[in-house]
Amino acid sequence: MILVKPDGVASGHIGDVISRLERRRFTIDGLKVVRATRAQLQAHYPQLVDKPFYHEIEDYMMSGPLVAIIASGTGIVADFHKMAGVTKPEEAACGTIRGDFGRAWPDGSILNVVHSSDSPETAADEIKVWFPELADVEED
Ligand code: DGT
Repeated sequence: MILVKPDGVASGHIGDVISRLERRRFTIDGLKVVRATRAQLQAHYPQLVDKPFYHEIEDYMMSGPLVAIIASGTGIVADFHKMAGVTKPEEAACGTIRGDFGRAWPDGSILNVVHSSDSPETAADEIKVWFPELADVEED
């Protein structure tokens, strides 16, 4: 599960993220523009809701539309995590999405372009958060 975060959408990097997936021969199985709700973000970041900076994440993730992507292919979770780069853009390697397009502000806020699932299990949980209609289809 991949999210192009609001800064990635606003800066015109939806295409860059999709191009990098396609260049790597991954398949796009689902894609949509979505406005995050507080409930979705709490379900997406359960390990962060109690952190003092959680409200910053919420403000950031609700500051504009996101693009949610389901992609598949051998090794995609580990591979895309590498392609995204580490959390802080200033520490992310050149050539990674965050290293190339991310921004860190002096106030400590982190605009890091994309979210990528950190395990196949997390990806399955996140698909339920961002594509609930797929669960409805499977139940029919
Ligand atoms: P992601 O893909 O959005 O889950 O980001 P990760 O996996 O690189 O980092 P994670 O899950 O530890 O944190 C989620 C987001 O929360 C991260 O993209 C930026 C934000 N964040 C993490 N640590 C801090 C922090 O110390 N201060 C602030 N302001 N934001 C943070």
